[in-house]
Amino acid sequence: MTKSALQIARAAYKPKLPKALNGAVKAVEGAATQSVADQEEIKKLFPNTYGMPLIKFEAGDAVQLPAMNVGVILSGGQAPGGHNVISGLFDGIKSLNADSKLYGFILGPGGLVDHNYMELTGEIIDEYRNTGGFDIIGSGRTKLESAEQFEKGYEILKELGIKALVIIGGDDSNTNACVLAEYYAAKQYGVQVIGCPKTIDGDLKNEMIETSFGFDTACKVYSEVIGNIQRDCNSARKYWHFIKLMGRSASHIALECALQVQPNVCIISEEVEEKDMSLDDVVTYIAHIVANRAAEGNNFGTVLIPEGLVEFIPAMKRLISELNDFLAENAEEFSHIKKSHQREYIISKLSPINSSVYASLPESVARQLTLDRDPHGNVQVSLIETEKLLSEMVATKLATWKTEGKFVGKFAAQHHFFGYEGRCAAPSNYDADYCYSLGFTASMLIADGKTGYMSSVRNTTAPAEKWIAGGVPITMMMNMERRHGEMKPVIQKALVKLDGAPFKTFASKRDQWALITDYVYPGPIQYFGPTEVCDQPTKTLKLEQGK
Ligand code: FBP
Repeated sequence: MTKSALQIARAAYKPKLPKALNGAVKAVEGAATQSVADQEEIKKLFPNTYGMPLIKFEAGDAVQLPAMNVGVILSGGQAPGGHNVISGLFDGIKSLNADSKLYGFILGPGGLVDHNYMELTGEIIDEYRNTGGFDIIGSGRTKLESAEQFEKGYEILKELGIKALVIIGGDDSNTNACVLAEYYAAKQYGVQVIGCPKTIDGDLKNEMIETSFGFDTACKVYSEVIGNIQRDCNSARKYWHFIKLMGRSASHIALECALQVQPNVCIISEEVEEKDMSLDDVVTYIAHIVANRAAEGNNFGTVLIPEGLVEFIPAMKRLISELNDFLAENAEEFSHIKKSHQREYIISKLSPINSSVYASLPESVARQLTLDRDPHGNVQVSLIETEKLLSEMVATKLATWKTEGKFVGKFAAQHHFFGYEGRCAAPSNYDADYCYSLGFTASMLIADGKTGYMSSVRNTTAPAEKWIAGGVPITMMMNMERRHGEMKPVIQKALVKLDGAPFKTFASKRDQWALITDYVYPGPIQYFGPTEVCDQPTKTLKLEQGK
């Protein structure tokens, strides 16, 4: 395999660990926990894994442990640092007993069900330390939910003598991890299940999980490129760049990038919903900023758009919710409708209010809303071209304003969608350290016999030696939500809090950034050099922690 100079140098990087994990540890139990909502229902559904205490690791006495076999799965979208979670897990189980073995299931949860696996040896692990991507074993979006799948999984776990399974995934995959942990505990199969918080989206976080891994690196990559675009548009002064950013429902990525680059416009979906804004309100807001800048002779700018925006416009949200239920119930019938008749078919089936919203949408957007859901029942928001929808609608509005003398400039747009570009970047030092620590912590939770826990590493805006490693019962993060037309226990998604410091900071600056060209150009991620350049956490995390 040919390697780049950076890859070779980066392989030698030694990720930092929380101080307690540098030697033998003991697990200190905290108070019993409760789910964030719907306590009675969740308790009933998880009788064996509900209410367990929080765990914190502290320095302890060395103990001799037998060798253990552990399995690992990468689930869902790629996020920078996944390979370091696996190398931390590998080093952790080896530190407990050199004969311990790690097995990787290939291409996500499907690998467990189909018995597709490989042993991850020291040589293989060394090839992937500090690299981006999930290619060591691949990832997939198979949803682990049926008893039949759990049983198939158990067959191979038993055959390989696997004591514990680590599922590295987002909120949906960790929900599945929790359901699996409960199932194996109820059956007394003796297989533990531990989750690790992954997703560039940044929406798997709470009091005990400060951030999901990959968010830091992905935002830094997008901010670099947006910064480059801002320099380009400030040089040519002739384009408005409409930039859609991944993140599924939550706007954390758009908000973090806005804090890093100071764009002219950044839409935050959660605010749009809170203010009950219509699509036209969003378009009018952007058009005003374009017109105000044009009045000063500035016919250029940047607009950041979170990919989940349409789901947060209340009228669209109602429409999508009815569409989700309708398509879940009538998938078979819908699959037989000719493409050219699908639009009319949907219009004829929806309630009058949603039908008229659907009918008012441009053809391409209407079609995108009826495309296949992902296995978790989510609309595939990354397929909706919101950046084009908004810029076309802004152009139409400005053309009207021109005839009324309210717009005096020129408007030409360029479109971008940044998502996949950042998901497999080489992890920043933050993600390299955080991920390695999460994996190492998972090995300690396994050694301590825990199941249904998520690996947790906190206090990460402080130097790594002050980080706190432990575990959080996954049931603690759960509530009941409607999925595929049914109420299900799921981990509560963390959306942008409008009363939180990151949003408030942005809101206090955005009018100034709209009019004055005050762009910041963060430049590429630095892996070597002064700590203030290389080891910065995200602005979101620092603001959330009052730093
Ligand atoms: P996860 O939630 O699985 O981490 O995925 C994140 C994400 O990158 C979203 O931001 C995006 O909407 C989605 O995956 C795209 O999915 P796919 O990789 O299947 O195209």
